[in-house]
Amino acid sequence: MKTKVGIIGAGPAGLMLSHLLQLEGIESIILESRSREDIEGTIRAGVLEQGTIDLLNATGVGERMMREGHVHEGIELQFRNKRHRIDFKELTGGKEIMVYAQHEVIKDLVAARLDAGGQIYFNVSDVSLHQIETDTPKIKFCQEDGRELEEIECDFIAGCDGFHGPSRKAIPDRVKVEKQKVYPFGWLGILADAPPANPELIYSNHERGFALVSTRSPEIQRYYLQVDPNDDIKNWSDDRIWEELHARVDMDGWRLTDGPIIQKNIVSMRSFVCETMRYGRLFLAGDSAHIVPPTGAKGLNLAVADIQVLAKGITEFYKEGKEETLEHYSDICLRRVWKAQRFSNWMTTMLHRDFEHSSFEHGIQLAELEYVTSSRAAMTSLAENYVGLPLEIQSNAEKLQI
Ligand code: RFL
Ligand code: PHB
Repeated sequence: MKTKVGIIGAGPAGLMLSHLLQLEGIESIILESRSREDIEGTIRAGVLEQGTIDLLNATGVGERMMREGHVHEGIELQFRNKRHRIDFKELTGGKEIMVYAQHEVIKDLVAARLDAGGQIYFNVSDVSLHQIETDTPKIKFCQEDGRELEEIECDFIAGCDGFHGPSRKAIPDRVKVEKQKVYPFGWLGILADAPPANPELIYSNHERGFALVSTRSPEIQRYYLQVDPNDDIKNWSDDRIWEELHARVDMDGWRLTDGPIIQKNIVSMRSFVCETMRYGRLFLAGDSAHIVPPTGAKGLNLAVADIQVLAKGITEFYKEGKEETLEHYSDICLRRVWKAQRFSNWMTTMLHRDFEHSSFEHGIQLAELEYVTSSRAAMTSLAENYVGLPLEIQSNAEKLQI
């Protein structure tokens, strides 16, 4: 097989890249190790930044999101039994966020790719990368039911295969540096069959640990509890989950409505950056290159930002014979990645209860919350990061017009 861009992974990054390239008339093939049903049913992110909303709309895949998603103009921070609203729209000159589940974005992108005749191979195995230092890199893989290795020869490989995929591992250790922080927190996430609790998301800092009130639809709600990352979901009966949620978010005169829990799991939290995001003709994008703790709702949005830079670089390569954006791909993306790391780390540290912390450190944490909910400057800083910083797609050289 031959194509221009071989894409490993049909998550938001891989699908969006294939979609943007097709709009420019550039052919690609996506290889995905899981089934279509599996990727379309995996519960993950919920919040889309303004820039992600705009991109989905501008490229013709935003229609269902606009119909079924929920626009939010702010969030609430809760601590010391009080709620404080951060008004994104007013603080950022009109920007908003959209609550629309990641697997719904996946469904919309898969449908758009298949309708446009795009090639996605699901259920593949044994994916490996070869000759990435050359102009003709290759991907080897086994098709579903196939025993023989097949080969795709391409001009570029996009490593969009998430944190555990083979792409990052294909970059030699001597050229990459991996930086990470593992948090002593996990998130127990549930989907509940219940009416919405609140018109906006509530991030609650509580003595017993952090809790987050989010939503999915008028019938389904999404809630999270800070738990020990090594805890087992079997230790959490539905009754225990509700009891803990009530303890951490209920207030005088306001009570979360219970309902049947239809899904529950625990995920651990880390911050991770791989420097470099490019090696030869291999480009990493999304979770394969970086992970953020979910408290800032940035992971999917960062993946989409990487892809816009990569799609621009590849398009310039074919249409104008320019390689500048591709050459600077890693630097351009990492500038945004580190800002998102800073924000996600800050939100996580401010909102979670670290049981190893001294009473002094806890005092500082509460003072941080008092400050961020009382100073317009601090609120604006939170708001502009949450709705998404502007996408800086130019390399330093382009900015200086070299
Ligand atoms: P993905 O989504 O992990 O997709 C990678 C795809 O690659 C496939 N793959 C392979 N395919 C072929 N061969 C192999 N050897 C392969 N190995 C892996 C996988 O099957 C998969 O389909 O990465 P991508 O595209 O970079 O997207 C990143 C996002 O999924 C992730 O950052 C977000 O889910 C993070 N996140 C959030 N991000 C937001 O922007 N807003 C949020 O509100 C938000 N909330 C969250 C989150 C992540 C969470 N969890 C589960 C960690 C909430 C949670 C609880
Ligand atoms: C979600 O709805 O899944 C969600 C919302 C906000 C976050 C993380 C996840 O910060």
